Amino acid sequence: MANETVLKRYAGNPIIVPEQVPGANSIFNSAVVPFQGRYAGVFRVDEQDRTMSLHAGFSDDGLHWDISPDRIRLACDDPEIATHGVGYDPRVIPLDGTYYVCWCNNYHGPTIGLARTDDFQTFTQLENMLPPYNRNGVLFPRKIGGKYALLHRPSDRGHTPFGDMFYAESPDLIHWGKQRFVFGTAGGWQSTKIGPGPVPIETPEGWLILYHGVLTSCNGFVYAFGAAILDLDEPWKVLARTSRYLLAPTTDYERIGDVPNVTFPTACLEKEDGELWIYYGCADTCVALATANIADIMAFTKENSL
Ligand code: M1P
Repeated sequence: MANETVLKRYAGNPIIVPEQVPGANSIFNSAVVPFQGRYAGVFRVDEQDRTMSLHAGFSDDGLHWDISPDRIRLACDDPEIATHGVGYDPRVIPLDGTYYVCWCNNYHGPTIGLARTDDFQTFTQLENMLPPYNRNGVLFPRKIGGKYALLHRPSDRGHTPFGDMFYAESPDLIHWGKQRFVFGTAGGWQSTKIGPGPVPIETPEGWLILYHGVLTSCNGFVYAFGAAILDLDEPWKVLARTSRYLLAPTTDYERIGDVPNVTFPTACLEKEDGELWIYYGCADTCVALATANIADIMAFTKENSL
C-alpha cells in the first residue's frame, strides 16, 4: 500500500490560516478534540511581535474554526511557574473526564507545561511535567498500569539537531519516573530527530502513534511524519514503526511559509467507521487536514516496519 493511498489531503487545505486571528503572524501546530457535540481546540498563534501564544477556539464541523483573538490566560496559584499562556505546540488530551493541555512552555528554557480545562474558557496551569529542555510532550488518554503516562522528546535551547522519544509515568501528574527509551532516529526522513505527535490512539493491537521525523538537507530541516505501534501495557516497547513516511511536504502550503518544508502532526479526530482526521501544521504558517482510515495506517505501519 502506498502512503498516498493511506493519507488523503483535504481538498480545502489549508483549513486554518493566519488571517483568522487579528494580529496573527501565523497559526499552526494546534490541537483539537470533540467537545459537547462540537469541537474545541487550543491553537498555536504566533503574534505579529512574534510572541508565541495559545488561543482557544471552537468549531461545529472541525473544518471552520472560530479562534479567540485573545491569548489564553492561564490561572495559576504558584507565581514561580505562572507563564500566562505564552508557549507553543499544544496537545489536548481528554483524560479523567477533563481536558489536559501539554505544550512547550518556558521555565528557564523550553519544557513541557501542563494545564487543565473543563470548558476551554478557563484554564488552570499545573506543575511543569519535565525539567528543561524539552519541546514535545503528549499524555496518553488513559492511565496505564494505574499511572499517568507521557511520551516526550528531550531537546536543547536552540533548534535541536537531535532527538529521541522517551516514556515516563506518574501517579499524580507531578512526580514523573520510570523513564524509558521508546525509539530514536533512523535513516532518511527521520535521520536528524523524531518526536511525539497527537494523542496516542488505542487499538486492540497496541497504541497507534503518529510522530514527526526530521532530516537535514543543504537548506535546513525537513519535517515529515510517520506512524508506530506501541505495546498497550508497556508503551516503550515498539511493535512496528514506519520506515517510509506517511506524509512529507510536497504542496505549496507545506513547502512555503515561515519555516519551509514542515508537516507537523499535533491532533487527530476519530470519526465514524475508523476514519481519522489528522491535523498538522504546515511550514510554521497554517494548519491542514489529512484523512485516513486507522486500519489502513496500522496495515501500512506493519507492512513498512523498520
Ligand atoms: O520550525 C519547525 C519546528 O520547530 C520546532 O520543532 P522542534 O521542537 O523539532 O525544534 C517547533 O517549534 C515546531 O513547532 C516547528 O514546526
